[in-house]
Amino acid sequence: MGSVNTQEFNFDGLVGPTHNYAGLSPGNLLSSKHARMVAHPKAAALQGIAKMRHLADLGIPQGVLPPQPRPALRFLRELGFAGEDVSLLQALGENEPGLLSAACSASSMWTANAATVSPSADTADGRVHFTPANLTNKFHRSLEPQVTGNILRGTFANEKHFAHHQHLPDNEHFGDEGAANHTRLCRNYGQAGVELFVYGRHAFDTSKPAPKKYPARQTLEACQAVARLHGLDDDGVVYMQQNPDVIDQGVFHNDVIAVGNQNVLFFHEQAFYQKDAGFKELQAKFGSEPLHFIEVPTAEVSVQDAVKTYLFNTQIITLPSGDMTIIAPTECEENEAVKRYLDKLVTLGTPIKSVNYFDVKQSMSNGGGPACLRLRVAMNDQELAAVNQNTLINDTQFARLNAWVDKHYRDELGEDDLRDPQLLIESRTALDELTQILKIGSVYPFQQA
Ligand code: SUG
Repeated sequence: MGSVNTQEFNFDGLVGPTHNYAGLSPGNLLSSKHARMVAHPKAAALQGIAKMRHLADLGIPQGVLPPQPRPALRFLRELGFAGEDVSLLQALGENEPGLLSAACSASSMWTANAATVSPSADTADGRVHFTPANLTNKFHRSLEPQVTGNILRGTFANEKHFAHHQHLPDNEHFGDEGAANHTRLCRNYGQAGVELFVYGRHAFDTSKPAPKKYPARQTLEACQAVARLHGLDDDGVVYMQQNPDVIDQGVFHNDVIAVGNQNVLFFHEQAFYQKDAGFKELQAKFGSEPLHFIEVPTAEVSVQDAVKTYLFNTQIITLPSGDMTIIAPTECEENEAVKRYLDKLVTLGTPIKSVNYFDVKQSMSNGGGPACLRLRVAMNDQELAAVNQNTLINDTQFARLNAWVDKHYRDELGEDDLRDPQLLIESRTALDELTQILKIGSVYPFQQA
């Protein structure tokens, strides 16, 4: 039994100074659609910080995780590129622009993919467990896990309360995309819950169904490995397969088609393969109190509209009053069918009573909605006291972060700007200063050199 004073924090990823649109994620339709558009890094970062601030104002505890250092020079050097930083980047821009844009991606902003987190109430040793996601399916994202591990260790820096695992072996058989495919259902955050792991394919048994057109980024075997590492009880774990047909329609993570909070699972009719058996197991493991399975029928919202608007990449948040609210991107408000559904949802008698719309368009254009931007960490008071307090959002940190973005970020960033060596200098200066604002230590390789 956990402490009663347990709250769920959202740790949002701060958008990095090299935010750009490179079309790096086939299968993620919004990323492909916006490839090579001019991006607005300053607006992107400010939109993210504004969302964090609003949640904090609603009484929802909020933290922040810093971005990764980009361009990722360390990886470029591992690939054999040599010479001074400046000439290396210029040559790469001329000869290998695709590789340069991958090395510049600000994709670590989507912290739902940073790691899988199991709160202490669920784990055998009573610690909060973190496994950074290896993100093997996309080259630009596979550059993240090591520094993610450093950042998580610098944020949750206490071995008594927090256990940090190495990311799973870098291989497609164990492709892991973190919390984007993981939902924890519980009566309240401090009690043992049921952790729902959703996978896209079986790595070893290829006779099982799998998508045909787009990649399934998460394997069952990766989910099982994370559950093992975290010391989860079989009675508190359910594995379900994502419907391969929706992966082929652009649902590259489960959090693009389903989202849960406490006793609510909100999902599209087509989200899961063999859902009846899965839901039965979920309910049985959850206990006698009935779960709210809120299923959105295709007749009311098509899969296409769900992917376009990110209806399910919303955050379902429990407010201090006990009511739940949905944090939705403004794209949901602008789509007739989705808006109609959300207007109806709040009258259905489920725990969800209201909707808050947020403009996160800069992130959305790369296929990242409100829920992609956050990593959930449920913590009791002792654990909270052990967290690096400078990573928590309050008035002071909010003002500091805004001023930091204003000082360091560019208004616009296009493909050609990525080869500008000044961008590397700006980015390092900014991140170095950020590590001081967050007092997180030298988490970046360029600080360790
Ligand atoms: O991995 N987009 C990210 C979006 C991640 C969304 N996360 C969740 N659903 N939890 C991805 O596909 C696009 C980068 C580019 O094209 O420039 C990108 O990496």
